[in-house]
Amino acid sequence: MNILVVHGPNLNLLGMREPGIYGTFTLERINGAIAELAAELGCTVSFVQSNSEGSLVDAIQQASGGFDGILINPAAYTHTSVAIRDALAAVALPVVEVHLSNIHRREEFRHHSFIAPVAVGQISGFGPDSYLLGVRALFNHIKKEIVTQA
Ligand code: CA2
Repeated sequence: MNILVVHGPNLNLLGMREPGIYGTFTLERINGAIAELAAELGCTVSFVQSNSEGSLVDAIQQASGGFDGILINPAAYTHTSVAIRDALAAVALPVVEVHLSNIHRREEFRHHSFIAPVAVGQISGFGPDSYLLGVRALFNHIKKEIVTQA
C-alpha cells in the first residue's frame, strides 16, 4: 500500500515560526514520525510540500495509478481552493484531511473546508498527532476497501 502525504503552503515553516499555534515540531520531524508509523503498518509513504496551488494540483493528479490514498493538510488552501478539491475528486482515491490546529475553534473563515466534502474524513486539532491518526484512519479505510472489493 502506498500513501501520498501532501502538505500545503507555509507548512515548511513549522517549528520555526508561530510555535504557540502550530507547535515546535518541524515538517521534517513530522514526516519522520509518519514514515516510522507507515513502516510499522507495512505501507510506504511519499511526501510533497508546496506553497503553490498549481504544484499541489499537479502532485494530486500524478498520484493516480501510483498511490492507494492521499493524506492532505491543504493549509490555507483548505478554505479557498476549488482547484485542489476538484483535483482530489478527479483522482478518485480515498482522501483524509488533517489539520494541526482545530480549525473549528479558530477564526470563522477557517471553519469552512472546500476539501471535507471530497474526503473520507477530517482530523483536526491534535497537532502532529493529527497526521498519525490520519495515516491510521486512511490505512484502515484502504484495507477495508480492498477486502470489500475481493
Ligand atoms: O491547522 C492546520 O494544520 C492548518 O491547515 C494550518 C494552516 C491554516 O491556514 C489552516 O487554517 C489550518 C496554516 C499553515 C501555516 O503554517 C505555519 C507554520 C509556521 C509558521 C507560520 C505558518
